[in-house]
Amino acid sequence: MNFQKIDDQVIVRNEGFEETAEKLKPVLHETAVSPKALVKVKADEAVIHGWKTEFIAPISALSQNDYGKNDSFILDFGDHYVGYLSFDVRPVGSPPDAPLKLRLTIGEMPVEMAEPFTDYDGWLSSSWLQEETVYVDVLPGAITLPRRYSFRYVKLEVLATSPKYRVAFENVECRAVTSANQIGVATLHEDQLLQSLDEISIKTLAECMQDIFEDGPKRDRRLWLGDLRLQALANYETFQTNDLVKRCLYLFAAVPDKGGRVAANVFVAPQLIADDTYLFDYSLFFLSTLRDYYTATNDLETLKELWPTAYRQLELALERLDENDILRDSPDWWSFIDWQDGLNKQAPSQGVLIYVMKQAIELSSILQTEQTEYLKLRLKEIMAATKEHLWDEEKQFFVSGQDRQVSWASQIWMVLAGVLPQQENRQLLNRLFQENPDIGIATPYMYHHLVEALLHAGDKDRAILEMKAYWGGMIKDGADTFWELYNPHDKKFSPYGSYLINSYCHAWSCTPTYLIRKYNL
Ligand code: RAM
Repeated sequence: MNFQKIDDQVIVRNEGFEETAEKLKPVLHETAVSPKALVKVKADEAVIHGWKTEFIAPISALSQNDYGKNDSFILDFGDHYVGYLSFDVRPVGSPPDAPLKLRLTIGEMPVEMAEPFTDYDGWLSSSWLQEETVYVDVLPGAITLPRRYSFRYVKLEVLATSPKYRVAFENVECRAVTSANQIGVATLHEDQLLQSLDEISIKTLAECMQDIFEDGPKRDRRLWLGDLRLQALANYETFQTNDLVKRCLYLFAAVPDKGGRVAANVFVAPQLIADDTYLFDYSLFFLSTLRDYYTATNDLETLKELWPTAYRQLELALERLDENDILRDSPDWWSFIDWQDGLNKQAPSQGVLIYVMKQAIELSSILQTEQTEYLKLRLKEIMAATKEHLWDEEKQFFVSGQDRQVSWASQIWMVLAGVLPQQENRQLLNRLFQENPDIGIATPYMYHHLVEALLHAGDKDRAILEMKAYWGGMIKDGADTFWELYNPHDKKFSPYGSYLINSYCHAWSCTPTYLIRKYNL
């Protein structure tokens, strides 16, 4: 163990855990894929973001064309991929008497091919937008682009040749990568839509599985605990690349702060670094992810080794309870829950706490630790306090924060926490759909929890209906992989100020495969 200081965040580095994680570094499987067609983008108010692509020619047409200054074309790979791009370029005409200058724009969605990145004015860095300027001094040339991209479309613009020569392109290829063990995931559903939801979820998951479970291969390309928990669940039902989950658990456990708190996300290069963001729910999900990992693998050794880290998250969470056993609320970013604007986090976080406490009791019973009895007692007290202080008898809803806000997230997490008896859970969700409070759901992440809450409450029919409508809506709107954000009533929605920066292949959106398989839908 040693201490590392990053501003006022003191990290305790557990080198043993770091080594375990390092040893579990996965092998990346590679597949070569080629573009399918040349396309153009066309404005269309009826489609998402107002842009669609239209077929121009099969890819065989590419090498038959040549291009001069200000010419451009768009390649469509026909599906979403994550990988490394390369192509050959040769001169046509006189000997090339000047370098060739190209711009490549690489995108997951048609809008990224249509709207210039210079117009971007969101609050996340524009450096996430995928583009390259390439100079070729010697022609013909074999070009390999430097970065890994997450994309379906590639726009190539010839910025400069010389008046004496033009260029032709061929052998465009993507070396697609994933650490998912691709063998043996058969999808066989009689229902066509469930089949598509399953397949697209699996593709989304695979593309987020790299050196770690990334949240999104375009952005943030990072290991976030909330995403990891859901990816791991989907993985147990599909690829069962379980060592990757183990690796990620050890990465988080290797760099807690000096109080033992695990970060909401970690960076893995150039070395393992904990981000200085801590979220109440995400820290608790370390325990949840460990519990799910143990349930899937029976790996008792890992459970024993990581239990102290997991338990510490619960201890820290319990310290946030006030004298009434209700979580102290605050206006800062203390708990994530969802990107929903105006959402008060108190009640949903209380639900998360109870949900995780139950899992902690499960684990501590397996490990026969002395904490079990204490946890059982505290759980009873906290459940009683929750009903007393957060249940509004008049409104017949759980309320959150000083303004007693009624939100979808609060009801959903209280159902998952099992605060009310089964029958009442179902009535609560029925009421939620009927009264439809304004503070709704902003992400597939929260939508996942809605569907799972319906399943917990025994409403399988509505769970399927909701899942089909929401993720099926994305498919209708053109999803090859499931998106980070999707609001069917505001398809341009982004919490970051621009839909250009949204991730269109996102870990937390891959859960239909888990829901379908786990609950036999
Ligand atoms: C965004 C990403 C990530 C998520 C965090 C809280 O940055 O979508 O996946 O976990 O928010």
